[in-house]
Amino acid sequence: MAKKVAKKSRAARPLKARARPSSKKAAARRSSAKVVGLKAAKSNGKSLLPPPSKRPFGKDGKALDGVRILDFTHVQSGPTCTQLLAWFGADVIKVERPGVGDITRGQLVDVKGADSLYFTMLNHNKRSITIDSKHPEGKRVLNELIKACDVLVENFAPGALDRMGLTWEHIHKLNPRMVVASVKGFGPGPYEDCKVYENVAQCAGGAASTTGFRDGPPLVTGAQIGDSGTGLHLALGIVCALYQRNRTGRGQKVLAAMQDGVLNLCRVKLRDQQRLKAGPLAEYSQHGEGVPFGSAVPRAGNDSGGGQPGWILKCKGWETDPDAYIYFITQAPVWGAICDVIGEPTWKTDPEYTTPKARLPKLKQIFDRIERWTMTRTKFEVMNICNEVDIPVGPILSMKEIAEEPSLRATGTVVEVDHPVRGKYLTVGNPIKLSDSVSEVKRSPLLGEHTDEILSKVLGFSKSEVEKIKVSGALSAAGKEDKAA
Ligand code: CAO
Repeated sequence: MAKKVAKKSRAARPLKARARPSSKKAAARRSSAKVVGLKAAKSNGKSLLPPPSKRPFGKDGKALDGVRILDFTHVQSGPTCTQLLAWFGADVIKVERPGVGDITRGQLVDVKGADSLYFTMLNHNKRSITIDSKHPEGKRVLNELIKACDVLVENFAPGALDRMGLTWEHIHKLNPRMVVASVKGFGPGPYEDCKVYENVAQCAGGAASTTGFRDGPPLVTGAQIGDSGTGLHLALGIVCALYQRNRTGRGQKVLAAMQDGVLNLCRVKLRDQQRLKAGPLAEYSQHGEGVPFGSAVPRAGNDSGGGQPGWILKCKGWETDPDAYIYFITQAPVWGAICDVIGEPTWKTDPEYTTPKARLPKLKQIFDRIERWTMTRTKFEVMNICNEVDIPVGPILSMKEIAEEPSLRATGTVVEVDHPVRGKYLTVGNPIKLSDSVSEVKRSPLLGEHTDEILSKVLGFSKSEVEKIKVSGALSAAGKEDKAA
């Protein structure tokens, strides 16, 4: 289904957009025409940009003020994307199924009767409206929302949006300026119709085969690179499409496939796959241990993915504290400092250790020696001692330590939010800081909390029209719970 839609839209593209430069001359003519166009726009003494604001930074609105998002997302990947856009000032209207809403509202519940943290932590700063997208009146409301919004974001299973009647053609006809952004598990190809969750994407995107220890099975990582990672990719695609729309006046489709997003984050591993042809990967500790490489990039344990060898080492208290560890990088420029800190000053000049190349085959032995030192200090002591002399190290922080870290609270990266049903909880705020578009984290909406205000204030329906829509059953759950379960 998804394939057909993609094909149709390619055919529908205007000839001008598809035409390739027939010659270098023609291409040059076209690009110079563009430049002349811009120059002309500026040459009548006026810049295309408004004059620089005189208001203090952070006090002149938000980056995406004026952008309205029709948020058809659920679970994690899509909601991460629209939450980011909301933090940057977009008005995000989350459309949810009457009576049920985003399935995560009721998943991993910790406070009975309250929306789960799974939901609240992914849906801040949004408004919620309930609409049955398969009900005729619901479809009418959705059509109005399409006309009133700039972007539609969805992460339904392949084909679900089309089955609601919301094909690209339908949307584009109603609102040619609308950007239609989707997360799917896979891009066009043999798996395009598959449903995908986080760990499926981690496996299909190359992360699992390259994570874990050589002698163990593939591992998934706790970082949600498939869901949240793809949400981030999609957000960038949306902002780019909005920027292009300023010039072209029209919307476009944006697709972020989870497999592609994970692979993008695993690009160094595809680098290593190709380097294998030139011989063993010397920076992988298996090389120093004399273990031959196979035909594919192996799991590298805690080896560093870059050119500076690193490993996770025990620190004081490791016997009882599962997080008493530090990541230690033997960065070449500070090798001398490392030797002094661990008490091996002769290694600075010993030809067996003095160059990075000489050290590569002995990484295990070197890290064992460094660990004998780190085990005498806490991870924070190691952090302080090493950073004094510019040795890059990183304490293994537990979620408890992160939650309690004052500096993360101070920057708004960890925020306490109040919720009318569950009370206070911690969340992760916007990790991207803009000096002139400061994010505030507002609680997630209750299911359908903004239905009335969206119908009347955004769509301009009169009181009696709102009533009529309600009576039709398009916004309510009666008899629909079973179907949704
Ligand atoms: N009114 C009426 N129906 C609605 C609705 C609404 N407001 N919102 C959703 N629905 C319907 C959909 O139309 C669909 O119905 P049909 O299959 O009959 O057309 C149905 O709900 C289920 O949607 P779905 O298939 O997307 O949901 P699912 O729970 O079966 O699958 C998931 C979930 C995540 C596997 C799937 O959506 C998917 O693969 N998405 C793309 C990849 C993705 O984002 N994965 C990350 C998920 S986070 O780990």
